[in-house]
Amino acid sequence: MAFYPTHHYRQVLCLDGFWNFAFLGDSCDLETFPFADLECTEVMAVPQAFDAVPGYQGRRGTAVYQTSFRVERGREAQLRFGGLGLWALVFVDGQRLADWSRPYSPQRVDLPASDQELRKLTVVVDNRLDPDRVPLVAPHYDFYLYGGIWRSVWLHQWDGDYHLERVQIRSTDIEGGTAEVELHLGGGVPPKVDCLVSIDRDSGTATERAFRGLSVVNGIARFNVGVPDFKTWSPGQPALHKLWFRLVEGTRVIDDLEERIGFRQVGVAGGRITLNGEPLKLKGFCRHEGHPEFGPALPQALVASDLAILEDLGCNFVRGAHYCQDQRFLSLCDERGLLVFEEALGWGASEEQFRRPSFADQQEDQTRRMIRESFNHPSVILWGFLNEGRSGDPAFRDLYQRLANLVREEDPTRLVTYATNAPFEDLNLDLVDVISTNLYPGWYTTKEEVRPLEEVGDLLRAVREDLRSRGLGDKPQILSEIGAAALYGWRDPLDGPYSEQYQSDLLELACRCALTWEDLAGISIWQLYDVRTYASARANGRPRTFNNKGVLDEYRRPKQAYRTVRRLFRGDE
Ligand code: ADA
Repeated sequence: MAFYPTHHYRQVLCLDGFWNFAFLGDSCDLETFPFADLECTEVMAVPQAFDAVPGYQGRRGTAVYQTSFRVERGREAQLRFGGLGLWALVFVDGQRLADWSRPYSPQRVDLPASDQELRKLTVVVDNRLDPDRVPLVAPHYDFYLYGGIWRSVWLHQWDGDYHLERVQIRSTDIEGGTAEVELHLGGGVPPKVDCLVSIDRDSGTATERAFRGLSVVNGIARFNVGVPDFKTWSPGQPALHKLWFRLVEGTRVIDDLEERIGFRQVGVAGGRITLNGEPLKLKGFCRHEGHPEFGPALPQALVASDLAILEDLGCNFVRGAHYCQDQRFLSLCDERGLLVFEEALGWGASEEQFRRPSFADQQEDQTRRMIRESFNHPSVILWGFLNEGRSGDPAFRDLYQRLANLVREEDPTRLVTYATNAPFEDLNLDLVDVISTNLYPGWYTTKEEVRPLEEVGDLLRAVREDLRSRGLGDKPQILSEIGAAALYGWRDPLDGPYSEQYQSDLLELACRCALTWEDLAGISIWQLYDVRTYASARANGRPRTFNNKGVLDEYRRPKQAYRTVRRLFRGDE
């Protein structure tokens, strides 16, 4: 299986591999240093988090990556980065082409045509937590903020004067199977274009359609295409259809792109989230992209085995915490029928962060990028932002409003949410379609009991009552986080906090509430596996400097709670 979109004619080269590398420490002037002239003598894999590699672990500063590639003389091309962090500069043949500060967001750089065939690429990556350069992150975030080129790098080249930047397809017509297509064009776009579409070309129902003389308005050509013999998509039947688009001039193909879609409709009714009109009960986990040896740069094998773990657990849902997701993961979720909550980067952002105009601007920009990048994945049902932000402070309602509006403008077909950890004080829940609550009864507690498990039901009931009393009872509520830490292998006669037994007992209670209460729409347990977090004094509540609330440890070894949750999610009582 490929991940989507993919191309059959367009020349696409993956630049992953071993790049030349140098780590310059934390003292070089990012504006004036001659990065492109530097002789890098070390080697670093791409993708990889450089500070997950011995020699660079725990270091913060500036790293330089170099490689080269060929582009036909005189041809325009584009570099695409799946995600990197925390901050980057891109040079090609010594020319500075881009600087970025949106960790985890996909990025594109147009490459001007040149009469040179061999091009030299230099990428400067800085992993310092500098609020002026990278307002989206801060030292208090509870996951290790690695540096590096974390996801694949691709070179796209095209022959013609114009090309497909992306194709956005709305596939909510579950009655008729009509897909609403937008071709987003780049380059010197003519006023009209011709497009051929092959539908499910490898199947018995392969169909060809031609759309000629499509008007291009603001770089976009729109048309509808019916998918013959379509099936609807759902977790029980993740039926996908492939649409292969070719821009043509006469018989010449100018550019091509294949997307894969699923027809499904997401909604809310009677306090539940619905899929194709049927109420859903979401059963799943929050998942970081993390591994001690790779940071967020997960190899393909791990992405696939994480998905196999979610399936084994009996999940139908995953919350991609806390940033734009790897497209390979979303493609697998489409294929395997897992529903996804994707959210833009933000983690308990401070008042100081909220007050920075660049924070708000970048929140909007990254949220827009996330939606555009993931739009065609049927698995994504919820868009989120500002995890545990300052939603109880009236001063910041405006940003919540702006982000909710932006999401609805970009994509009115999915549901808007954000995860709140203070639902009683939250002032913005009227803005969302789904109320996502991060609650830690029995864990972050002030009660003196050794095993304050009874708090679980009490707190969940109190939140439900409060929402009802504020007229919010009809909005679906999910337990977007709930959990307890356990140290892998730790058994203890008191079965207290950090023991595998305590975690298992707490999650059993939480799952029973989520699965049996009619007025809870679902649960995403915090979290699938342990992940490295900050190594500062804040880690006092984080033994091993890991967030240990995984039901697997960081090497994906199951704790006791794994089997408990698996039994409950699968209904194997
Ligand atoms: C928060 C946060 C998570 C994690 C969790 C915890 O709710 O959203 O990223 O930090 O708390 O373990 O305390």
